[in-house]
Amino acid sequence: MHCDRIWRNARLATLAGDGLGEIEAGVVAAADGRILYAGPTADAPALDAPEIVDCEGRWITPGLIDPHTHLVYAGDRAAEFEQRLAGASYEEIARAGGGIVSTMRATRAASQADLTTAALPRLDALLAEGVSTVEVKSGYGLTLAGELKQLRAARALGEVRPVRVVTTLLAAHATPPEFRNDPDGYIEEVCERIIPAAAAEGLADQVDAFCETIGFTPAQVRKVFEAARRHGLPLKLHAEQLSNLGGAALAAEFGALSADHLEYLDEAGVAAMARGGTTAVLLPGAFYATRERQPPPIEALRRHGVPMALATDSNPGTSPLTSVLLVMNLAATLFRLTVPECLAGVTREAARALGLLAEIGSLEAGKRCDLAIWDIERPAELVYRMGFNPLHARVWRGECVR
Ligand code: DI6
Ligand code: FE
Repeated sequence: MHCDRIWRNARLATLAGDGLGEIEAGVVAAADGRILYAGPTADAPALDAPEIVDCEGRWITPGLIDPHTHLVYAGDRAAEFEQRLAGASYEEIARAGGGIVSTMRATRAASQADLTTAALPRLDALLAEGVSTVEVKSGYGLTLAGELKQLRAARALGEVRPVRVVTTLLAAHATPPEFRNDPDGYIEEVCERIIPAAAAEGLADQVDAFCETIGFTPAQVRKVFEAARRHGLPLKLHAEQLSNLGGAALAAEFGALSADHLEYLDEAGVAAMARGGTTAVLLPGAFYATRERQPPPIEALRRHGVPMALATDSNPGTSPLTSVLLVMNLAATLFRLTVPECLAGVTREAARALGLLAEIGSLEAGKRCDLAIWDIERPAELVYRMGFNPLHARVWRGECVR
């Protein structure tokens, strides 16, 4: 069988099927950017390629996937972090014009090119850890022009770096100051103008909203979902992060790809997600940074067979995090996820949360050849270390890019 490149003498965690899919003596072959074969060397067809890479026993996993980020924004909130350390509450800071609105102001003032430039170091930190696909949300423009600018800046990231960028319109992130006394008026703007424009320009792959007492009500989210559905856009939802409004069940009712955060999710919400085929995206970086005490209902999610993905939630306020490796460690330490659950969370289940399971997320013939090659002796090393990066090489669509 002729192919473009072969990685031989490797150990594989294919993440195909249920668990890690460990293979002790394995080989991966790529042709035209896709996996032609990934499996035991002993079962491989005769393979020949112009380039054969000897992995010297290193481990290969699928390229990692970060399925929930707010990577594109201007400015930072380091000063607010210091204020909080000195005793100020998130609410006090917000009332003084800080919080999401301060990032909104900086983001509105930045050009599209500025936004891409500002996001690149954060993206590069992810890529350096073997990430091949990253979801990026809008939500700091909060006007038609501002939201589209953020989505264009996100799309541009995928043109200047070898990475797949999935864009999500999160215009319903917060009520902007212009609509302070009329959140329903803003929701109407989102439904009647922003979603149709983003859809018409092909700028949004999916639509998200922030369902929370400090965000939008389930009734408002329902309107956003109906508008997104009219434009054929898949859905996700920030749900049950700070309180239980039944957001996850609403997402499930609409067949949303994922419901994210979920600390305050109850058993009925878990059951609804199982019925709706909605993936849980857990964000332990936000849990840690906000010093949340209530973990998501992991046991119930397991019992109901709800798939669990993991993401950085990279944002300047509640999760200034750009490490998928640390996300796995936090998920294991704070939520007691197992090593296979952690690795599946940033590969197979993350792909599922983006509706891309047929394309990425495991080492299987026909999928994109996105690989991470690691200098480790066992997969658990990727989860148990803190602040250490054993990436040896990253392969994107069959090409070595690091
Ligand atoms: N949930 C969060 O924790 C962030 N957004 C969201 O929907 C907060 C974003 C910020 O503070 O800038
Ligand atoms: Fe988020």
